[in-house]
Amino acid sequence: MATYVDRYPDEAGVVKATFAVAFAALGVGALFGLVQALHRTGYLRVIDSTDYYTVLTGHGVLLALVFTIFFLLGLFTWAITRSLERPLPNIKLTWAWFGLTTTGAVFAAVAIVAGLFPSLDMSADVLYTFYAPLQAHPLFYVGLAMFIIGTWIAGVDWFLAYREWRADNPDERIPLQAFMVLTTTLMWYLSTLGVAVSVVVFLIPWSLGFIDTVNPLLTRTLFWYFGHPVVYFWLMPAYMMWYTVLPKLAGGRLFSDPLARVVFVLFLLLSTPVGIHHQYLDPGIAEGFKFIAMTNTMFLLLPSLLTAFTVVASMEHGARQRGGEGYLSWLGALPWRDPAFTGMALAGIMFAAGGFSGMINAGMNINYLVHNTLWVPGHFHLTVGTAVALTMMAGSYWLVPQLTGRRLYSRPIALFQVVLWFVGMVFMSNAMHRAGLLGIPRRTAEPQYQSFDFSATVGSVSELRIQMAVGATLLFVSVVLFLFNVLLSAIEDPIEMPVDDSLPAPLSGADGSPVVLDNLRLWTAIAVVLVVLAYSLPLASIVTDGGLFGESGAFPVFVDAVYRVAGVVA
Ligand code: HEM
Ligand SMILES: [Cu+2]
Repeated sequence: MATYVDRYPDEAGVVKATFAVAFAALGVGALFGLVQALHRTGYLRVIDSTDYYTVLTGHGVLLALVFTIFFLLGLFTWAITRSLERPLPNIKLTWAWFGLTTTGAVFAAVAIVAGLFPSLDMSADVLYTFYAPLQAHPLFYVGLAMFIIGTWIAGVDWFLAYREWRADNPDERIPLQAFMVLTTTLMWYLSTLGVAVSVVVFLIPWSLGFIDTVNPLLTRTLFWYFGHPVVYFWLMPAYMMWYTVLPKLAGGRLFSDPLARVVFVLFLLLSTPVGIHHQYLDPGIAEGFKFIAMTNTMFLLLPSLLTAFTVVASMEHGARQRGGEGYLSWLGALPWRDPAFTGMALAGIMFAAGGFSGMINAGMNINYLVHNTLWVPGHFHLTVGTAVALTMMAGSYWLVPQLTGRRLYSRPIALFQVVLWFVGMVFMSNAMHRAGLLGIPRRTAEPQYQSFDFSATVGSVSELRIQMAVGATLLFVSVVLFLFNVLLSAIEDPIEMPVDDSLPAPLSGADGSPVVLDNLRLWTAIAVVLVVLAYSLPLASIVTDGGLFGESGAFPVFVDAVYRVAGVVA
């Protein structure tokens, strides 16, 4: 039995390269995270408060965009080749998108970090949301554009592999992992369109001085058009591992393949039309549009709840295969000494907590209470910062040996590392949520407001600060252990017994489910219609009110007409 690297040596090389970029971003991003957590709690101040935005931008961009998406690029490359059982059609194309995305990411990172060196006259402290009126050096936006185009080519690469496979297997169901890769890629094409237009049409010309103004609300709306679905681009790699790898690690099989397909289709349909729920407090968007976005958002709970059910059911099946019994005591029969399993399971538990704070964010009226407070980073350090990041780290403990043919350097350190992340995040995120409820703002180096008292109902503000600082330190140590373990694994001795990278068949396979689930054209068409319904009127009104290029370049006549017609029809 050969492992992945023996069967697909070229692809394994690309996957290793994408992981290397992802992990480098993780290391630098985590360092920035520690710096800012200690700075804003006042325990250790190594930067000037004026540099806080630079560090925060580096943290957000390197972790939320570079680490997660490079990991995804590698994971999906691995998944598509192993599930279609064929190499990618053209490895040069594969290296080309790797080169483009990496160069783009390096450009963006250079523009950000340059902000720490005043002599360089370059900065990009625009935060990972990068909408106007904050403006970055053109290199930042050009880097972003290259990065996005690179990911589009990666998608083409995966679809070409699928097309070849389809030609050889005209009547077969799409293998589950390939199905997940393809639906996620379609979602990415649909949603990155918004951010690509924002960057290429508005932000690049504006930062180069070709146009004087932009319409800030338009760039915000285009960002959030992408900014909500990108959440699923973080989450889908984690879901893929929870659905296809976790059941195997638990000693069992996936509970239901059709249910997994339904979940991915629901994400394709529902994730893009809801971005306005990040703009509940934006003036210039009518309440009615916000209300529609809220209702649509609530539907998105469905695929997440289905996932919770399927994943837990699969784990229970695994535990019972291993001799577990009782209503809850089967939990004890799970392989808790396996760092890959334990990390993913802990990540899933955190995700449940993040789901609850997410429901609170989604409600229009309660959102007003927590908007722009530390509650919000508290929420997404549970979701992307743990459900996703911890699953990626844990999954690496299983993936890296397949990609290198070498042993993992230390399983005990790996186990300790994933538990440490969990504990660190319990501290940091709990404190952030509670601080947010007191009204302590996010995105500020000086939240202490010297002559202002935050009164806590439970505990005290200094206790919250200690918790945040302690949590952040544990998280940083956890990242260091992870990087150290993975790096040393790369120089370990080759393993004699290759890693078993096969995945068991689901308990309920694809064959029993409707063929229409695999009709990617149909789902894409519906997704496009939903997006048009959700966004055409809000965008038309934003452009009518503020001008396509802001004040100076108003462009209302045509849009006004469309809007009137639409108004009459509706
Ligand atoms: C060592 C681990 C980490 C630490 C200590 C840390 C700490 C922090 C802190 C204190 C903030 C809030 C800063 C503020 O609003 O003033 C923050 C923001 C943020 N963090 Fe983390 N974090 C860590 C890991 C992660 C991970 C793994 C991700 C995502 C994969 C992530 C993504 C973000 C994002 C997107 C923001 C918001 C940036 C913005 O407001 O523009 N963090 N982090
Ligand atoms: Cu959202």
